[in-house]
Formats: sequence, C-alpha cells, structure tokens
Amino acid sequence: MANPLFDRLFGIHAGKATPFLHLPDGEIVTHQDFLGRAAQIANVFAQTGLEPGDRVAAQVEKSPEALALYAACVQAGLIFLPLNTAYTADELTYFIENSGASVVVCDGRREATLAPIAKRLGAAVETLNGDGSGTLMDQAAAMPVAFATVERKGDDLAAFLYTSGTTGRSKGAMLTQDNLLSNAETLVREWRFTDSDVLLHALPIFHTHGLFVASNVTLAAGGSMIFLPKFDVDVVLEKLPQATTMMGVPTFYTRLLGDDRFTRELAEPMRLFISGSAPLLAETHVQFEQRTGHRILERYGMTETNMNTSNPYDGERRAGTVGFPLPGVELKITDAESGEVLPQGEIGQIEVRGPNVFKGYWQMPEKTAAELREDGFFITGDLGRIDEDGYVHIVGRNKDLIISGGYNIYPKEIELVLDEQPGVLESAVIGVPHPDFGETVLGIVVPVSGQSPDLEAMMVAVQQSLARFKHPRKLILLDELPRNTMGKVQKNILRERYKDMFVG
Ligand code: MCA
Ligand code: AMP
Repeated sequence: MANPLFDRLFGIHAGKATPFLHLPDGEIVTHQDFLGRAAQIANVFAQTGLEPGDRVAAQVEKSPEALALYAACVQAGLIFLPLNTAYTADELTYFIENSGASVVVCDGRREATLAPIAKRLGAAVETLNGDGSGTLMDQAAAMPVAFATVERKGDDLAAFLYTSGTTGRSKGAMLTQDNLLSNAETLVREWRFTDSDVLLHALPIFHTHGLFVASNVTLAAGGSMIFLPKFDVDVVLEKLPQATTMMGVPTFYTRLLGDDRFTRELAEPMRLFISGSAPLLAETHVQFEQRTGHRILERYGMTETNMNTSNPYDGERRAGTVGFPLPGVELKITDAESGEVLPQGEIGQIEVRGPNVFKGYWQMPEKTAAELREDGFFITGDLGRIDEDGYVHIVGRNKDLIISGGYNIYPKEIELVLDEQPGVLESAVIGVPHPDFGETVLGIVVPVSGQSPDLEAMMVAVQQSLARFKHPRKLILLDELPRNTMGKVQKNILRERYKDMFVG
C-alpha cells in the first residue's frame, strides 16, 4: 500500500456518498464530501511547499474541517500535532518551538496573539474557525477535490501528541502510521464495529480518545458519527436515540446518571457504551447497569500507546477492571526497582509492548530511554495487578499525575508557577476526589517565614500561564509540607488529609 493509514481509514471511502458526520443542525457530511475537503487542504499545504515529515500544529475548535485537517495531513505525509483549545499562549509557544512546526492552524480569535510567536519561530499561520471559515478553507475552496496521496511506510510518523511529564516539561509522543492503524483495526474487531454503527461523538478531537480511538475506529469500520462540538447533556440526551454506540470519559457517564431524563427506554436500544481515560468507579458501573441494563465496557490506554487493554465484548465486563490485554499487546506487572516480573496477583508497575507502542519522545532520547526499554516494553507509570481470571486492575499511579474529567494534569507544572510567586517558599499540588471530574486540583502553598503571600495574585499568575483545566480549584496555606526521612514530600499524607474537601 502506498500510504497504509490513509488508504485504510480514508481512501477506502473514496466516491462513497454515504453519511460520515451527522452535525447537530441535521446537516450530513458524506465520506465523499469529507475526502474532498481533506484533499483540498492537502493541496493548500503542498502548494505552500510543505514536505512530508513537516509538522502541522492545530489548535482549533471541533468541526468537520478540523477532522479533515487531520485526514489532509495523513494524505500529504505531514505530521499532525493537535493541541488542546484551552492551552495558553505560553503553553503553545513551547509546543510550536519544540516540535519545529512549519504551520500553525488556529482559531481566528487567537491569530493576533499567535502570529508574532509563530513568526519568531519561523512558522506560518492559517486560521480555521469552529464554523469552518478562515484562511485555510478560503484557500482550500479554490483547490481540486483530489490529491495524489503521498507515499508513506507503516513506520513513518503520523502524529505528535504532547504529554506532560513529572519534570513539568511536555514531551512529544511520536506515533507512527502502524501504531494508529494497528490499534484501530484491533478495536474494530474487539468492539464489533461495523458500517451500521453510529457513534455519538462528544469528545474533543485533540486527544487520543476522541481522535484515534473514536474517529479512527469509526473510519476503519465505515460507520458514521453524530459529531457534537462538546459534551452537553441536553444535546447528548436528544441525540442518543439516533446512535448505536458512545465513547466517553467517566464524567460523561456520571453526568448522564445525574439526569432523570436518562432512562432505560432511552439507553436500551444502544449497542455499546465505552469508557476510558480515567478510572470509572465500580459504583458508577453498577448504577449504570441498574439504570440502563447496559454494562459499560471499560478499556485502558495512554497517549504513548493508544489502547492497551479492554473488557470483553462478549464475556463478563468486570467493574473496577480494565479487562484483558488487547490481541497483539503484551502486558506485564514488574517490580519498579528491579524491573523483574512479579508473581501473579501482586501489585507492580504496568509495562506494555506491541505494535501500538510509540516510537519515543521527539528529540528527547534520555526521556525515551527512561520509559521505553530496549526490548520494546514501555513503562506506563501506572500501578496494577492481574487477578486470577486475567483481568487487569489499575490500582494507582507511580507517576505524579492528576486526571480531571479525563484531562491529564502534571502537578509539577503548577508547582513551578506557584514557587515563583512572591512570598512562597514551596508548594505541593495534589489531586483530590471531585464528584464531577473524578479528581480535581488542590494547591498547597508554604509561605516564606513571616510572609503572607497573596493567594488571589497567585491564581492570576497561574491563569496567565496555564490552561483553565489545570487551575487549582483552591489554594491553601500550610506552615510546612510533610516529608519522609529522605526529605521527599509525602503527597499521600496530603491527599488523605484533604480527601473530603470537595465531596461528602
Ligand atoms: C472543563 N473545565 C475543566 C475540565 N473541562 N476543569 C477541570 N477538568 C476538566 N476536564 C473547566 C472549564 O473550562 C470551566 O471553567 C469549568 O471547568 C467547568 O466547565 P464545565 O462546563 O463543567 O466543563 P465542560 O465544558 O462540560 O467539560 C467537562 C468535560 C470535558 C465534558 C468532562 O473536560 C471533556 O470533554 N473531557 C474529556 C477529555 C478527554 O477527551 N480526555 C481524553 C484524553 P470556567 O468555569 O472557568 O469556565 S486521551 C487519554 O486520556 C487516553 C489516551 C485514553 O485512555 O483515552
Ligand atoms: P494520557 O496521558 O492522556 O494518555 O493518559 C493516560 C493515563 O490515563 C494512563 O496512564 C492512566 O493513568 C489513565 N487511564 C486511561 N484509561 C484508564 C482507565 N480505564 N482506568 C484508569 N486509568 C486510566
């Protein structure tokens, strides 16, 4: 094949006037329309002189054109770099610079802020707004609706997804064509997707879940998506009767359960509900089954690996577990110190290997070597165990990470900002239980002796540099942080002390 990912996900639909995207206003984008738009965008990039392997950064609202931008990059052999729409200018500067992006596609409202940054970093700027308008589609409109697909090999890079790190510096996870394609094909089979499926898509498309799981699986199966700009419970309830499947983070399911209009009659005709990106409480799983008769299928993945495990489609979907390793994925539980495989049933770090595992972090060989072993096993940073029936349980994290509403937040990034503020000696940022987001961010600040730092001014500083979803819900002052004998801050003690702050 000339370009396996494009051919298999997109090319197979050439010339088909079948529905691909059902938009909220009732408009339908067919496969053929969609491919035409993608080809037009690919032509724009080719004419601007972009070469295969160049990076295209995109911080754009969810729209059919935004998805076509992804398809265009695959077709033109460009590396697609989707970015959370909540990222601030400071955060974007780092991504553009680190990736060496040649083009930045952004919403028109952000152009004035981003243009000088992009110019300084040698990147061109195009705009793409949520309604499809902007300079990108203006140029695309004059282009042919066909494009000679650029040849790619399975091992060539298709996308960079940035993931934060425990040092506070984000790393670009390099994903190949094969990583994405192998996972999409496996998930289609495991979850029995067909061309009759209509997926209710309310996830963002700048992360693995909404882009590579939901969209790629639908494309590989030839199905269609009810393509909603965001998760809005009223709209989701209205559209549910037209869907056969839904994918979501646990917050989607707790919000649905919190609404009396979400009844058994509404949910029963659905074929499948899938959850991931954060732990689904066993209690949510049970409540969901009581309300709807459906057992949510929970799976486990990462930006670096796509999906690793899944509960079975046909067998028992066990609450509080993430099921079995997917076909082709090897999973082992090892001792964090020695790296040795632990006896069955013991808790240790989760390591995975398979065609889904990324190629490494962009221009960060040491970080790659620290997490990706030479034999191909990736150290996930998650702690788990395998029960006597083979189900994988995730019991915690070996990495300092908070997951809020499915978004990952690395405390170090916030601590670095807090520590710089006047009158602050040090800080500790922790995740505490939250009824809607699962976990939320709490910032604990230790003042320099005799000083009383201004917490409001501190929040303003955080707002200027970090995306909204990373902001602490609350900042509190504490005289000193608990430490162990090695001097390491004992966040577990802080998490325990403040665990009821937002619940109960
Ligand atoms: C929005 N806000 C948040 C979050 N989302 N704060 C913390 N955590 C969040 N996740 C902010 C908003 O900016 C707003 O700020 C305030 O919180 C309340 O907003 P609300 O209207 O309640 O939020 P929303 O717009 O309804 O969004 C909540 C959401 C959304 C629907 C849960 O965050 C979402 O779609 N999450 C999915 C994330 C996802 O796709 N993760 C997959 C990553 P203000 O009040 O100031 O306006 S991929 C992955 O993890 C791996 C690979 C995997 O396994 O899938
Ligand atoms: P990301 O960096 O966005 O790819 O997030 C990956 C992390 O999300 C994993 O390392 C896990 O900690 C977490 N995660 C994803 N799916 C699940 C799940 N079903 N249960 C618990 N944690 C999950």
